[in-house]
Amino acid sequence: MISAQQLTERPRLSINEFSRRLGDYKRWRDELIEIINEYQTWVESHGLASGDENLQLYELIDALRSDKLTIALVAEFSRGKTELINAIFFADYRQRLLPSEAGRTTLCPTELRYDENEPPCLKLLPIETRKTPTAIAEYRRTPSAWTVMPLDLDSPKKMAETFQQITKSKSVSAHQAEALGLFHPRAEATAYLLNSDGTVQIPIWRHAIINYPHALLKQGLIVLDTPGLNSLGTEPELTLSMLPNAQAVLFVLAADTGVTKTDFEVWTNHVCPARTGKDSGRLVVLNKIDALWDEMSNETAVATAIAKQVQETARILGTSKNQVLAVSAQKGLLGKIKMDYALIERSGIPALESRLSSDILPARKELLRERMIHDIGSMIETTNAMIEARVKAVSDQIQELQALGSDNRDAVQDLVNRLRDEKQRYDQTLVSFQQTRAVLSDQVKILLDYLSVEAFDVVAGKARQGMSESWTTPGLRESMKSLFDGALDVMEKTNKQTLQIRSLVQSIYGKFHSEHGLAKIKPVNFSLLPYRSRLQKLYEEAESFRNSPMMIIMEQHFVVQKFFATLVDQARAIFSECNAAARTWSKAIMAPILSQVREHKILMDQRLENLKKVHENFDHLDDRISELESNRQNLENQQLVIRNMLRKINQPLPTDC
Ligand SMILES: Nc1nc2c(ncn2[C@@H]2O[C@H](COP(=O)(O)OP(=O)(O)OP(=O)(O)O)[C@@H](O)[C@H]2O)c(=O)[nH]1
Ligand SMILES: [Mg+2]
Repeated sequence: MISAQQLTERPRLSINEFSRRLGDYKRWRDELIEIINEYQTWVESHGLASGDENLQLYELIDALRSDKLTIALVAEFSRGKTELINAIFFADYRQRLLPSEAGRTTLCPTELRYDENEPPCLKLLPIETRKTPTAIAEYRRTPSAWTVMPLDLDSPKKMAETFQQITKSKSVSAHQAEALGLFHPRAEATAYLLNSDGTVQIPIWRHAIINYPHALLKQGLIVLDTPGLNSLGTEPELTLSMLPNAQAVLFVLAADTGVTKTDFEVWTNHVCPARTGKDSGRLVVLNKIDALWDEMSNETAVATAIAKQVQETARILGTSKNQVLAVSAQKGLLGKIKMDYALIERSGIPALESRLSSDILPARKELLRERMIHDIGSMIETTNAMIEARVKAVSDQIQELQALGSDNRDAVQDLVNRLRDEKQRYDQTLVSFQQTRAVLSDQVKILLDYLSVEAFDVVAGKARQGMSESWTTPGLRESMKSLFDGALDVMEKTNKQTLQIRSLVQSIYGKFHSEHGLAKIKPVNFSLLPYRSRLQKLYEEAESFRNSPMMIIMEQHFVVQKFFATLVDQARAIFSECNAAARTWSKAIMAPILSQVREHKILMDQRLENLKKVHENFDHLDDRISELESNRQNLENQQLVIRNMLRKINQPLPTDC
């Protein structure tokens, strides 16, 4: 039995659960930013900052600040994607905000997000822009290309009216529709667009962005609603970039239709973990289970029927039944509008919200945490090692001075001589270090040349030419293969090069450590794995497009050209990201040794200065020793601060978020 109190508490928690967890996630991210800021101020005030490290820290803070979490909804038309968005994200408006109707409703991909630098509005990109070679990503940077409609936040009714835009279509001649790549007389998948008078019904808009100050969107959530995917009208960017980059994809099915042939195709081509290589954050939502409630009056019979359909869905899709969640978006929305908690529970929406939080947020957090540990963990470790070296140097000096006893000028002179020798040897090492640095910078140049966008453009140019000369399936395959083989070959060479650089740096560190007692530091690693696997996935995506029936009909068409052009763009973007990461790495790998080398020289000069003073006047000895001791105390305090930061960064994530 559920008590009355539980009844009022549980649903309230469930309605806001995703929102609460997302809030926790944002707070956690803000704390990370604070730690980095604290570290940055700290290193600066202790004279330990270097320009390159500072830059890296700024980049990291920027990445954390602009971190977004995208949830995409993918399905055949009319499965209830938009209704699900209304039920999960917009129920507090107590009405259906986004248009959800029978038949094809959402006609263009619609992004819900919030950018505080812009007023609340609906931005629409006209369908005619498809004729241009410009990608949507580029249009995002061209405000004048969009039609902007303001949103009246005080009037949900007016907002809902404005949102009707994303359902708008118009009739054009078959010829015009074909020119936009939306219709093809021989393509079965586009036959439904044909009107009885021979005209073709096409969407007015190509892409929509809703800029809306909803609490979740303010916290960095982006919701991507998609129209049913048919491979002709679908933007290549959607399948090659937006969907693969979404942290979560909800694949929506309807209980009254089951898994149809087209549902299965959408699943296989765009969501299925085996194809996309992503299994975290891919959930199947079996919607409209209320259809089964109506059919059966007995609660147990309903539960059994739903469980059976969940099992059957999982079997057909080849996924586990845990990944399938049965819901009724419509009843969930209705329950929230009427505050009917029993209906909300029964709709299964709270269970879905809970899964969204428990599956996606921790995975995202772990990823960010790994990046943090990788990027600044090693920086802080190095700072720690440097302070340790300072403590050791000060302790050695104290011992040195304490061992002198009083008035032993010869011993002081001895020490001065020894130190001068040491300094001389160190200077010699520095000369050979400068030579090694020159070799190293040549090696880094080779590395960056391999990964340069210009070098990629040579490979891409050949492939593009090959593609445009032969728009036949085997010809395309050849060019595409040469592009990816070329790209993977570069990655292979790059990998070898990074290993070589790392071992060179390791030998430099080793030499300074063994010959001059500098702190032992492990040079940071550079992994090409993420870039390689993204390239590989892109290649597979292209292969599946090349093998699709649409491709055979559409040979020579600009839609095909556009797909492959987008493919090349994506590969180029991966290359340029990899290049930027390699550049940062090549600086980060040398930063610790450079600051240590500088530091060691200063320390030796200080020691020499100290000894000279004592040599001149033995009365200074005690003052020197107590000065050094307070120095050591200071350093030990610094060590505590830095170790504490290291602990904060490395601590495991709290289990509850
Ligand atoms: N019975 C029932 N109907 C639902 C449910 N969810 C959505 N519907 C109805 O199904 C129809 C399609 O819903 P939409 O939300 O427009 O579906 P969609 O997947 O966004 O469809 P497109 O925008 O065309 O791709 C609408 O009439 C909804 O009212 C549900 O849980 N139960
Ligand atoms: Mg829709």
